[in-house]
Amino acid sequence: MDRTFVMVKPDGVARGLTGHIVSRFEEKGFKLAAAKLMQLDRMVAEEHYDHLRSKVFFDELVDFITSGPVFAMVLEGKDAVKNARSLIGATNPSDALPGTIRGDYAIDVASNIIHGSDSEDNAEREINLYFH
Ligand code: DAT
Ligand code: MG
Repeated sequence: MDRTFVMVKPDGVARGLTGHIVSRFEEKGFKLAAAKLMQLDRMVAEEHYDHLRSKVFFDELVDFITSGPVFAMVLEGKDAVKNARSLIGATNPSDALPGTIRGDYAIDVASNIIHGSDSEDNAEREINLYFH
């Protein structure tokens, strides 16, 4: 079965949206295969966002993602990476369509409430980073 890694970011957990977001994936047809509430340390956060190290917002991004608990998940389902990304919506909530998670619950790119792997290779890399 295809699988992907999805994480409710600190803003989504703090706003009490975790259960609601899990339900959105379950309603879509995903199976929750693993999940945990956890606090990221900077090492894991920097490894997760390694591809963005050169960006001006990198330090702000690491500060944000380590600012409080996150809810990490492994989701199973057909074309899991692609289906999860389409339910999550565009990176910038201003571009995310209503009906997507970011389109419905976020307004600012720096706090866009959820992460989802962008490729099958990254899904495996991220699952190994968070669930080992
Ligand atoms: P995505 O999370 O949709 O895969 P990404 O991997 O390009 O997007 O970026 C990771 C996160 O970095 C993104 O969810 C929010 C943050 N980010 C991206 N672009 C940003 C920007 N211009 N300013 C501030 N944060 C940004
Ligand atoms: Mg990404």
